[in-house]
Amino acid sequence: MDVKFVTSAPDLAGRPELILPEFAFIGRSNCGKSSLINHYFRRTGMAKTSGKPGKTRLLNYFLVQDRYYVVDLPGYGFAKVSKKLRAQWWKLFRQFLTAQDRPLAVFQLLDVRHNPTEEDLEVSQWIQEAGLPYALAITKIDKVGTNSRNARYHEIIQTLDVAAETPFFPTSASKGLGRDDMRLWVNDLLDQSEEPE
Ligand SMILES: Nc1nc2c(ncn2[C@@H]2O[C@H](COP(=O)(O)OP(=O)(O)O)[C@@H](O)[C@H]2O)c(=O)[nH]1
Ligand SMILES: [Mg+2]
Repeated sequence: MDVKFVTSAPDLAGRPELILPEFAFIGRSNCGKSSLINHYFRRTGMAKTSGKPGKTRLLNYFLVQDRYYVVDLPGYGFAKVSKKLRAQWWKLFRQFLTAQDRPLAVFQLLDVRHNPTEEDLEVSQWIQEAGLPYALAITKIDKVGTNSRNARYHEIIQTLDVAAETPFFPTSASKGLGRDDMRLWVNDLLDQSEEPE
């Protein structure tokens, strides 16, 4: 996969000059976001894994096949983050979601082992209210037995209270699962956005 790191933007003004569809990856700290992004890219080390949680306040832009961006958003929900940093995170997140000046779709990542938190719910609400194309990526599915996986997906989706048609992608960066279906969704959206009116 042809992927280039473009920029780390501290705010909306720092986004790349060239406008292309953006696919944001967003999830709680430690949910497996960096691992999933690397898996999605078929790379190791593009997105930094297990950096200092709560530290990155940046929108990291990767250009994929000269066609779209993957945007790695800072993880949320890290307990030791100050109120001030938390407020900054929400501000950037809301500005990013509601900007409406660039085509944007969102993957919200959820660890298969945990029920969604209040913050996961709030993030989900904001994404839905922004009316953006929205999919869930359930991460680390190798951590639960194959027999209980469907029950876990169901519970997570129920708790989040997302629309029934919201796509969800079971993934495991460790076992190499989920990337192909995620890319199908991405490519479908890209094809739609490139169709003449
Ligand atoms: N078993 C398993 N562990 C994973 C998977 N993805 C990430 N992890 C582990 O979960 C931890 C957090 O992963 P990381 O990608 O840094 O999460 P981030 O903080 O959301 O970027 C690390 O110890 C990873 O090795 C996965 O698919 N399966
Ligand atoms: Mg990370």
